[in-house]
Amino acid sequence: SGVSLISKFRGCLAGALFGDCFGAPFEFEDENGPSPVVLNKFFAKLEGPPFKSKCHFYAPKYAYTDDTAMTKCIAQSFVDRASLDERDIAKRFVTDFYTDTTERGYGGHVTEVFRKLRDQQCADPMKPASEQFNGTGSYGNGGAMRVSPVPLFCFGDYNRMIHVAKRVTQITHTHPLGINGAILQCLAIHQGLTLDPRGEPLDVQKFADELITKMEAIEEPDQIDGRRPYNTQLQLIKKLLAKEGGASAHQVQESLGTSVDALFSVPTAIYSFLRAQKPIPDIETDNKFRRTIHYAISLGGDTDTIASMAGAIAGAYFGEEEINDSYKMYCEYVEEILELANGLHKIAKE
Ligand code: F2R
Ligand code: MG
Ligand code: MG
Ligand code: MG
Repeated sequence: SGVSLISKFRGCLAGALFGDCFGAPFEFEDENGPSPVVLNKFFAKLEGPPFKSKCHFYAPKYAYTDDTAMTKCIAQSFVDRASLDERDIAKRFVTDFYTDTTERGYGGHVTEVFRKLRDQQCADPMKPASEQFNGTGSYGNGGAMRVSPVPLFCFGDYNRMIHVAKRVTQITHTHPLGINGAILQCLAIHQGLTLDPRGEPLDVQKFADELITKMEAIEEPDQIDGRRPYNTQLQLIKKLLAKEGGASAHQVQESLGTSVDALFSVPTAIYSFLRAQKPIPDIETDNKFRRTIHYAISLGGDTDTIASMAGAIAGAYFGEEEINDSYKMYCEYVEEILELANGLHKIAKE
């Protein structure tokens, strides 16, 4: 009974990849997100056969972006070293950034971290990030968008998982909102991995409540107003989910957000996954993985990253079998990411 752990590991990393690749064409393209007609056609193509031209069949491959570029560095480091090695991860980030000939669309300021890391040969891998934004550190979602290997690598050791999520994030993001966003995304994937998608429908309020409880032990209250920013957003998720007929896109965009800030994108990804447990108007599918990333993209803004994070949670919960097999034809790096998931599963079993 239930979905196998290996299927959940593969679903998680494949989900992150597909969300990134399929969300990337729409990133900050339109303030309100792509229209329902455009998105339904887009997914119908991905779920159909390869296109037929005069002499051959072909499937255009969507390229991954920085989200996957950094995810693969972390996963590969864990698989090769079977331990947390921040310097090794930093080196892989830098090498990938400077040798990749494809434009991956990195964040506006994170490239400064790569330049400093290269110049000091990653001798002090946590230092450049701490100097970002006059020493406040980045609160972008660049830590959260690449955290998916951590809950797999640390499966079965909760406290170590939190520690590793934090360390891996701090190589580029040291602002508490950047770090806690990555931890929250890690916790959501972890919950997805441990729940059985077969049988009773997912209790979405309980899923959010468990995240609230866990984050209360992690997030410090603000020194001025005493509030915990992620707690506030998680409470909002519960309210939006409870709305009769479902919250409007506008309400979600205005309250949870769709920006590159971790605080205004990680909760949006979690909401997308939870909302997609039930049908959503204008989304023409019964498949809940598709519904998750389709909805995340429909909100607009940072579509690759929000869909990637939502896809990682959905893939961890449903497993690989809920993901349409034809997506593999339309996306680069699929075989490689699945091999990394296999490697992480092997470590988790030991
Ligand atoms: N870079 C992109 N997409 C293009 C962005 C489009 C642009 N925003 C637009 O409006 O058209 N995507 C990739 O970047 C995101 C991940 O970024 P990451 O790794 O967190 O980068 P960075 O540079 O650290 O932070 C991103 C921006 O956030 C603002 N910011 C962060 N911390 C700040 C602070 N302490 N003070 C002030 N501003 C801060 C800055 O504007 C940063 O440049 C993902 O979407 C990925 O797909
Ligand atoms: Mg829309
Ligand atoms: Mg990206
Ligand atoms: Mg993005």
